[in-house]
Amino acid sequence: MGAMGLPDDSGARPAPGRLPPGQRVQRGWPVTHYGPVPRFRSERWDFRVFGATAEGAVHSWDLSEFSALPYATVTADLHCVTRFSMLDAEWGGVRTKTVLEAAPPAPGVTHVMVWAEFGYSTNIRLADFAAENAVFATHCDGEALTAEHGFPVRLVVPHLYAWKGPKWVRGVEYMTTDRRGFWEERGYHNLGEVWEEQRHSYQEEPGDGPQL
Ligand SMILES: Nc1nc2c(c(=O)[nH]1)N[C@H]1C(S)=C(S)[C@@H](COP(=O)(O)O)O[C@H]1N2
Ligand SMILES: [Mo]
Repeated sequence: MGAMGLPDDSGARPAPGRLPPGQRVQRGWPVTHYGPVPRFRSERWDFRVFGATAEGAVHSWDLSEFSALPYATVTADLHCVTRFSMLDAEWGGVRTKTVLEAAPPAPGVTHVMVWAEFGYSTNIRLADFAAENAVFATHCDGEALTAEHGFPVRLVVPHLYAWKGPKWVRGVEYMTTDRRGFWEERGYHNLGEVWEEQRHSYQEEPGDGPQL
């Protein structure tokens, strides 16, 4: 883990029950994503909340406005569906709750689609998105995110597999019905709950997601 979590050479193991089923602790912080790392251009960057907002309007922040929203830190783990986990990272940024308060959803909203650069997307149930420890992170362990890890903003929803936490987030779409995101259309589970080991779409039960 290097700077965070378990020391590299201690041989320490997480306590029983600390790791979700099928996961192992990874040394360091690997970089995993599909496609290239986007170049950040401040003059073009915005964070938009759109779709079924309460007022029907699009809410938009530039990076300085977004960074001026209340800052919170959350200690949480990152679990990749390819089975590596990073424990005890301290994420700093804007809680999803704060975004929901600043840009309230209309009453019928049940799901969100979180959008990132290059059209990466993931769908999340509103209740999962609104989790107390879900955060649009700008920092990890006190340092601004690096480009590879999602600068300027990535989403962390600790109880969902990390594909449901886009790096390079650009917006949130409020939805009144569920729709599959990028990986959810390509074989990953619609819900992605880590402790339930919801890895693959073939594990879905009726009602877990829209027809494939
Ligand atoms: N925009 C975007 N975000 C993404 C991905 C991606 O392909 N594109 N991959 C996800 C997956 S599968 C994982 S495991 C984590 C990896 O984050 P890391 O590279 O900071 O470890 O990013 C997630 N966020
Ligand atoms: Mo992943």
